[in-house]
Amino acid sequence: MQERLKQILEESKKRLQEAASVQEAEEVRIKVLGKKGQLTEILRSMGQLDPEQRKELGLAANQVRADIEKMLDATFEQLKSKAREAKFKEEKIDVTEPGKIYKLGTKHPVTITIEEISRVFKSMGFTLTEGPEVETVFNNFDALNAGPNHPARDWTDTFYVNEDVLLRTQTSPVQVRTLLNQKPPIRVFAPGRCFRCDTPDATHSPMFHQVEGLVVDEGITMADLKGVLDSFAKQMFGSDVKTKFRPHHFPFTEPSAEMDVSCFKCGGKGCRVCKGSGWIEILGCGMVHPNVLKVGGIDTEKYTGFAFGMGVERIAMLKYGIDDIRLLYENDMRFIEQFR
Ligand code: 2NL
Repeated sequence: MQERLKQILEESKKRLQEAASVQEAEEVRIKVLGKKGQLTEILRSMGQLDPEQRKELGLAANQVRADIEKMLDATFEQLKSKAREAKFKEEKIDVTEPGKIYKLGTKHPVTITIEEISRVFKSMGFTLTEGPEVETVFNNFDALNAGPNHPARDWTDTFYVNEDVLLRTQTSPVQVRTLLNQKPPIRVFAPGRCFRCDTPDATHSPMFHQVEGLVVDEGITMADLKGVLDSFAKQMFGSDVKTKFRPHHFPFTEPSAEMDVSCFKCGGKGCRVCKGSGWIEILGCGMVHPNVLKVGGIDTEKYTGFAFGMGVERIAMLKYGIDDIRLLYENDMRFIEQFR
């Protein structure tokens, strides 16, 4: 038996030295230490021996097993590192090869403009509010003091879903929701998509964007309106622009006005952008009509407010010198990529 053990050890040593691959070394392991391996058989047959012999042979067999396991580990390690080396030699990376170019996306000019307007109003303490694009006729018209025969209600101007539901024609309904849900002081702005039954041309699109704002508090006057909107114009178009307010009419404000800024392209001398007038119309505004405040249950003896609304596409077109609104919706990459 001792002889046989020695033989197994020697034979394993020889075969492991000759092993050229991890696979071959593994075969040696199975043949010697596996379930039906040579050494396993010997250990199993020891049961028939008397205790003295069993102890002696057991010690020897375990020693052989330990030696072979050590050799196996070393051989595996060696073969693995050899295989790694061979792989490294074979694999080549050309570090001078040009990398893949991943094109970065760009923001849409309407998105950039909304973000810029939002930054200005946030800086003045306004809170961003949003609401659904599918609205009730009540929030879009009734609550905004648009009489039952107001022309904007006409089905040829508005996308109706049914008698009581429509696609909002402005973002004012978001602020109506604010009036219904919040108590003064209120200072919110609402950017978003709006819809009107317009045939597309250079300045019209049936889907467009607006930003509106609303302030309600004690002692709010036209002076607050002018101060906030003048500051907005200077932050948006340059600190040297002037503003002027022209009387206008909206059903939801009284008095109402439109605000012009001095042309930020020519400085007021007159050019193509301002069509020679030196002034550019930017937004509509006014003191919130008491009928609108009453919808929100606001005490009109105690509180007053102002509101304003502007078309985002119009501002984007003026800022970026875009002459046709349809360019904003065609998503021609050559156009879209120019705005960063
Ligand atoms: C424009 C004019 C305007 C408002 C929008 C408003 C909202 C409430 C109450 C009163 Cl909840 N007014 N919004 C006021 C004046 C003008 O928009 O030319 N937009 C493009």
